[in-house]
Amino acid sequence: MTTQPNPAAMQAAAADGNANLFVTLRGGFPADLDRTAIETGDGPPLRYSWRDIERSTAMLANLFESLELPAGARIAVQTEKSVEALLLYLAVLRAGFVYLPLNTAYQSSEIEYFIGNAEPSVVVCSAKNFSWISRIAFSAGTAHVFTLNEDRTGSLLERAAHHSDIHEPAQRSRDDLAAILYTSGTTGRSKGAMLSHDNLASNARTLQQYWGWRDGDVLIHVLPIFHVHGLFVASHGALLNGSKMIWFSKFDPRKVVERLPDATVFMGVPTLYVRLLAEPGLTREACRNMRLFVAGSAPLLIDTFREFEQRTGHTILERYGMSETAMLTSNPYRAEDGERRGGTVGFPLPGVGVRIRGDDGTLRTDGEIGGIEVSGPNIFKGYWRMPEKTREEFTDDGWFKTGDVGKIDERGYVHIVGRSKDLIISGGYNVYPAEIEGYLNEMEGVAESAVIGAPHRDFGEAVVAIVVARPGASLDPASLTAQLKSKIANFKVPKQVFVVDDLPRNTMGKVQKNLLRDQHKGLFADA
Ligand code: MLC
Ligand code: AMP
Repeated sequence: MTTQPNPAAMQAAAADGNANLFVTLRGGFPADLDRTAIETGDGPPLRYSWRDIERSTAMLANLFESLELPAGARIAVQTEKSVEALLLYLAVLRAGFVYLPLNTAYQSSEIEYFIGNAEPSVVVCSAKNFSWISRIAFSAGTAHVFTLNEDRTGSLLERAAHHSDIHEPAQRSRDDLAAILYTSGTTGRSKGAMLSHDNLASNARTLQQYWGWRDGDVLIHVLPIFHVHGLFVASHGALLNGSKMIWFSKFDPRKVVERLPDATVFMGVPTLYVRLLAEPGLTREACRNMRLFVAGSAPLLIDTFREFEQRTGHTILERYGMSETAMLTSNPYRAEDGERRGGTVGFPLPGVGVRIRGDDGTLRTDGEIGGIEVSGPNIFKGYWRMPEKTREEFTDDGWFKTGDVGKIDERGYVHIVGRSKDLIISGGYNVYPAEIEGYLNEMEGVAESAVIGAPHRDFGEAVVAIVVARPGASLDPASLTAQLKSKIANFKVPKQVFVVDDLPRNTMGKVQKNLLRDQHKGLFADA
């Protein structure tokens, strides 16, 4: 059965008090639903209209409703990037359940933890992983495991095809959960950041205004859709503005450069800009129709910022955010709001509070460096089933402690100068040394280890492990690397492993990672 959704009715629904994020996003769809919403940039050439989004998310949402899941049920998804994977996300919102995206690089022990911790009612995975993921899911009590492949096959779409393409979005209040994003912990295991419909909707609206989304915008979408940047910032921006997306399942700099003349907006982590700059085709001419390049998720080197400006005539707009908070600060889009300053992450977004707390515990207004604390409608609701951890990460007056270290200069620009959390950001992915050290320390013959980040031209930082053998044991770096590869996501695996006699320690016995970082800072100078 087909439906003729009425745009006016959709707009009205957006205003009827239903805080469901899907309703907010749908409120931005254009009046002409037959216009192209998404076209593929790689793989088979496909076009999806706004009506296709409306109908297919309705069918998927009806499928989920037919499963009679408990209220607040989590739907965990580990699939390759595809337009259907985005539709699945939107359908979960539409049906009022909680979306839980998982990085495709995660291996079985990581997946086991996430599924065990989140207890999803439904898991969706690629068919190639069905046997091991379904075993983990069913033993954790998951009721349904569906498959979804990048070529649009799998049991999820087969089942959804039997459902109606008319669906009334579930009524949700502002604080109801829309998504849980797992973010690694400084000690031990990952924490699930709980984001509400309003956390995400308010941030999307703010960015729509601040970044001047307008009619005729076309977004090149290249980022993975299991993190804030690709899933929320990029996709929400285009959907809420009724703007077309050119959808890439994987980042390929050459193909992106070819499509730049057809687009106006691009978003990427710094590694993507480094790789774009390596393309001779990246010229002013190629960027003639572009109006906005956004970078974030990791520090953008000033050299990259400048080189990009010289080559393309465009000044990258750098912004700062987190899984727990969505977007917090942004360099200005409009010239009248100020210049875009490389090496800074700009101003707090409208409605967002940013303040600095010095080492002595006092709030600093004098441009001094300290811990960055934030507040606003975008700040998450806490860590899933970790009330203690949640309490620790908020101040008594309700501000969230980001774990980033920075300052606010005299012109109001926020600078991030470091992190109080022991964290490596490699190609936009977070890697917590404590997690890798935990795996290494359990391996046969390993006495102890220290994991650090070393500067890397492509990835920004690269993971390096320094390992000490037990007395009498001999360790082979290649074998340690191979063992890690079988256990953890590939981007977390150290690019280099060193076996040493001992680790440098201070008088308190604490490993001096700063000395190790210094020692290995030139390791990837030629990378
Ligand atoms: C891939 N590899 C990486 C890596 N990505 N190594 C270190 N760091 C990374 N980020 C390794 C693989 O392990 C593999 O090694 C080899 O590189 C090739 O793998 P690939 O899959 O072909 O890599 P590629 O496609 O080139 O991926 C690189 C990338 C990708 C930069 C395109 O990492 C990426 O999409 N990064 C974006 C992450 C992102 O969206 N972050 C936003 C988080 S949200 P081997 O040895 O196995 O061959 C957030 C909040 C905010 O932080 O503010 O936005
Ligand atoms: P995640 O937990 O994956 O959401 O990563 C969030 C972290 O990424 C932040 O706490 C920062 O450390 C870092 N980050 C995000 N954007 C930027 C940026 N523009 N510059 C520097 N660090 C950033």
